[in-house]
Amino acid sequence: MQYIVQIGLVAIIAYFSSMAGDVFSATVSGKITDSDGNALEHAVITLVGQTPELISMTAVMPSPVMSQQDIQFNPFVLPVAAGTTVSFPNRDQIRHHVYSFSKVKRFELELYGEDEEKSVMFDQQGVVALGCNIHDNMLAYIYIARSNIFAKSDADGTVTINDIPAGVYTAYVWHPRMRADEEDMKQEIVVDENGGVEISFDVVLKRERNRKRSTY
Ligand SMILES: [Cu+2]
Repeated sequence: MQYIVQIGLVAIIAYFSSMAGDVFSATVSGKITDSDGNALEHAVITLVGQTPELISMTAVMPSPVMSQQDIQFNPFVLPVAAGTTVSFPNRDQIRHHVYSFSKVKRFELELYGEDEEKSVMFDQQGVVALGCNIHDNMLAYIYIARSNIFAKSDADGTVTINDIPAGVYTAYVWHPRMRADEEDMKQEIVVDENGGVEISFDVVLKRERNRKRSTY
């Protein structure tokens, strides 16, 4: 009898220590709408951990690409972490001249043609508006996030961020036409053993206007 109790105890300890060894993680789902309740595409949610171990957490970053194709940038919004190098392949048969006058990163990629590829490193948090000297309608944004945990909303206004360790986070939202300041939109979320976390943001948009007057 004594023997069985001991085995049972060892089994219980093993069970609890294996739980402690697994870092719990959850999926954070976001729903982004505009002030009319319509799904909002091209919004970025960023999560910033409120404790040092969460702040220092790094995510695996794919090599981000901002291509020029059919006389448009693709994607329209590209979120990256600070310190990321973005490549700018030209997939058109005509030349483009990509530039940014944004204060977080000013640069020019002078006229370059099909299948030429240039890259730029973005080291400072903030927003970079991209244009093309040849084609005035070309417009896109690179959003350099304040942490390594972020995702962009799809056409349904949905954002999904997987494998978020338990902890307390500040969730930020950004959209190229957002009227409010990011600091005024932030929300606190708690990821715990209760499962996935859902957050929603209603984003009031500025009217579309001439890109030359962009504030970025
Ligand atoms: Cu162009």
